[in-house]
Amino acid sequence: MIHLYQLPGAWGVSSVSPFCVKLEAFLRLSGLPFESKFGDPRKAPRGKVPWIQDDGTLIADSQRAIEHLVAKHELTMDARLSPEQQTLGHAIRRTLEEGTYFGLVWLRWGDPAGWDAYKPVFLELLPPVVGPVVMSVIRRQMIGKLHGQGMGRFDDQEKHQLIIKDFSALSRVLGDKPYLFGDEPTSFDATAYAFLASLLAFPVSSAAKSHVESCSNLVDYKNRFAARYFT
Ligand SMILES: N[C@@H](CCC(=O)N[C@@H](CS)C(=O)NCC(=O)O)C(=O)O
Repeated sequence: MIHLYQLPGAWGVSSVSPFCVKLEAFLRLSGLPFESKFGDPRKAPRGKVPWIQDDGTLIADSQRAIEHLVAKHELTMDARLSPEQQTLGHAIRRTLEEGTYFGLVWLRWGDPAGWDAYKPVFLELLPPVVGPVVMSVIRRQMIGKLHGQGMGRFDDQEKHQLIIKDFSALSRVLGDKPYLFGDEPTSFDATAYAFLASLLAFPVSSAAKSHVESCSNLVDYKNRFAARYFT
């Protein structure tokens, strides 16, 4: 049995972490049986969620877990893709995970309105007295990480523009296809779904969110994936 360790969900999405949503989306897409469990990043094999335990083997990192599952269970959802499609999928995935992600982190941890909405989700996981103190320490660390990564150095309008450009590119790649590479989903759709669902579900208005809401192909795609795999 595969155990998926992840952060809990909120606002109708399976986890507050897009990487956890990605891995759960992939597992659902694969049809492999799995059990979802709470994963505390402090206890994670590499200090981050998600991770899986597959017949006793621990695998940290959503992508490493996917590669392990594909190899072990001989999953073929990406087998039909051409080398060019594989390369484009890789570029889309890395853009969302290594670029857009930090925009989403800022929307939740940095932006004051986002923080007001995000903080309560984490406070529920912590003891009442120490919770607010712990959260303000973690917030300071996250803002420091955003500065270190670079996203935190842009002004707010620039940050929104970066997020908007990433999702505009995704919208153009998707076009009018049901999934990124045709009529059936591949592993790359798990990432695209996760980041779209994470942005669209977060209950705070923003220029970035309004832009994505105006891309009807992205909204339909997110809803299509959710209806097929998360209901
Ligand atoms: N490359 C990792 C990224 C995972 C990641 O960044 N997880 C965040 C939550 S969204 C985390 O655990 N952060 C805790 C920390 O950095 O201390 C993956 O694909 O799993």
